[in-house]
Amino acid sequence: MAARIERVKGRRVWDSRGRPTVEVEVAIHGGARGRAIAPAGASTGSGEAVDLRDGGAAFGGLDVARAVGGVDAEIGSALRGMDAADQEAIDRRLIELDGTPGKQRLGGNALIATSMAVAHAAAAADGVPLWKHLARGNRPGALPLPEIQIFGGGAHAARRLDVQDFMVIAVGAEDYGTALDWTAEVYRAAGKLLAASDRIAGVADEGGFWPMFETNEEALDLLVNAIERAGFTPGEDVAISLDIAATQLGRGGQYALAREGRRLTSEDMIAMLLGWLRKYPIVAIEDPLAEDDSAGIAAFTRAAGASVEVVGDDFICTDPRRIAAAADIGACNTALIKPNQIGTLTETKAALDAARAAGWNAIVSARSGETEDVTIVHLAVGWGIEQLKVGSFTRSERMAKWNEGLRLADELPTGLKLPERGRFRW
Ligand code: 2PG
Ligand code: MG
Repeated sequence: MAARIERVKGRRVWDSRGRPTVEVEVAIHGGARGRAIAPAGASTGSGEAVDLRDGGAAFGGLDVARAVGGVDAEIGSALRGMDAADQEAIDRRLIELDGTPGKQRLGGNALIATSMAVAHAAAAADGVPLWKHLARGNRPGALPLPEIQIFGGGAHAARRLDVQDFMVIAVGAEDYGTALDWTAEVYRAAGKLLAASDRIAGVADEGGFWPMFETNEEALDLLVNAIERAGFTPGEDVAISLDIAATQLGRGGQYALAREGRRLTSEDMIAMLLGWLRKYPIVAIEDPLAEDDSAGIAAFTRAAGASVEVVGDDFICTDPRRIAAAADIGACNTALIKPNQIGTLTETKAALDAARAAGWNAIVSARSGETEDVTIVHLAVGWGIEQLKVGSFTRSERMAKWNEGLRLADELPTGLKLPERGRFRW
């Protein structure tokens, strides 16, 4: 029986930075409901779907009245009567309706919240959890391996550190629950070490410590120390992963490390990162160079990609065409998958498929501006994405996602089991 859409309603709600964002609620004939909320980035790639904001004086120009209005009017009338279970037809309709390449007319935020809310509604109409609806009869994936932020920097902490995310991956943990337990211990140990040296300034946008370091290497040293203090072997039990978010550091092959007062070329950046790989137990590096430095990303991937994940975020923007083009030149070996970067679930799945076709790994990721929405955890399990990045191990918009994984374990035949490890050192 088709799940006919009866009504689509937009609503302005608030995100983890206290900024307005778009929630969409979809009602199906017969009573089923689905709801989803758009997240928002701070360090965004220029190729992302447009996050439609009103401008003007209210809330720093970030209000979403136009995006919400579009959901209530145009999107609502276009989707009414359609089958919520036919996600591809829904998303095609949304893309046609918007009619612009960057989804700037109706807004990528309005579109992704609608697309995800439709999926939730279809799952509810079918009486199954979202992950099962997304798996569509395929064997569900296991729970994803968590990648968890300990220190925040870059655009998420007023650039107190050049590197944006200092994260850990519990590579030695035998299951999802243990990976969380170990990370909780590392987070606590890092907090104690920072407090003891009077270097905590607060927490950054994604709940990681906002530390007062003078250099990026100081942060890496303390992180290794925290892993050891928590009783783990760095690299074997718990490894490090970094999001350099290098688009924020420069363009045109020129980079500035403001904290250290250094200007670097693309080659210098690569040499510095390779030096870190030799010195520290790092298993993944995201956006090592800026989005316009594809030659640099390819060179870095050639040098490091056999043993570490080279993750594309700003550089590929969850766009299947960008992923295929990156793969053609040997740039990156892992895709960061963020649904709101592309704007619909169908296109998000196409990006995942493009990554798989290239032989890449994949990491589903939240944004720095988040909410209680846990859709991405269901995507990870339903689509078999092997890693999950949602920021730190504090703050409810982050913990909602980690906790959802613990709940899903009770529904999965594989329980807390983690996926098969990829071909990288981790
Ligand atoms: C990133 C994300 C999450 P933002 O760069 O990977 O850390 O940040 O959502 O601000 O783009
Ligand atoms: Mg990133």
